[in-house]
Amino acid sequence: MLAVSSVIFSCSNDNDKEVFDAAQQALDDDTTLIEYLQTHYLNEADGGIWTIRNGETPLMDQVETQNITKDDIDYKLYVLKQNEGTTVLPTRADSVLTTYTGMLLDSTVFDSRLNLTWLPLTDVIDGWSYGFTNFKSGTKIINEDESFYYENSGKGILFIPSGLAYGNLGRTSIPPNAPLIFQITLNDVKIADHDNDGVASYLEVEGINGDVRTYDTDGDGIPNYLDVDDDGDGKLTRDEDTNGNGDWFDDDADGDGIPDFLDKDS
Ligand SMILES: [Ca+2]
Ligand SMILES: [Ca+2]
Ligand SMILES: [Ca+2]
Ligand SMILES: [Ca+2]
Repeated sequence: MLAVSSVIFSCSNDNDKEVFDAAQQALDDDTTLIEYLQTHYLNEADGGIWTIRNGETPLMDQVETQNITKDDIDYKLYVLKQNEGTTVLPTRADSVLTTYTGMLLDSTVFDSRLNLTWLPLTDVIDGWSYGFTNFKSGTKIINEDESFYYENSGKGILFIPSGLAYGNLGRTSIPPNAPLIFQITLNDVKIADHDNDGVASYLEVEGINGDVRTYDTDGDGIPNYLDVDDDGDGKLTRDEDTNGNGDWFDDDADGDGIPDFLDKDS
């Protein structure tokens, strides 16, 4: 009888399904994050985030706001800099050597990596790829036995709306529409050249703040940073540095202002 009942009652009515409103969720997340930042503080002694009890300085007074537009929706990423770092500022196309801990607003830790780990910013959530560009790497100190460590690394906390994280799908151990907190360090930066064509990935964009993942000169579905022949002229990009000076932007055989490696007819 139970089985029959459950079959009957599991019939769903399609009209009950709401269409997900990403713009509204972005507003809701911002309200949630601001409330969190106003009611919590960073305890320098233990590095933890705690609820304000005795007039401690709220996180809201310490964070910087980064405005990010994605799919025509405006987001606010909140960044707390504990240490700005000293050496190399990464772009969203580079790889970072990091340690991190990720948690939900209720302090549930869903992921933590305390060993140094290389991660390509092209392959991570937007909250990360934008967030890391607020920090610089540290200084690598190499011991006599060739072991090494980093000093004065970038260190901080990212407060990320769900739309710049795992959105309304969530993932294992992250519920749908969950804003996330990441405590991060930035120790080293690798200027990436994903397709090994000689042109650094961060230069394979349109405009200064372009997104490497969407810039596709020849429109073959492979973005330039992964395409070994960016203009689709049959000549590898690597072979289009005609004067061989290591700069692909100053070779322009037909003088039309478009460098050879992006110019299909030269
Ligand atoms: Ca490249
Ligand atoms: Ca392409
Ligand atoms: Ca080419
Ligand atoms: Ca040209």
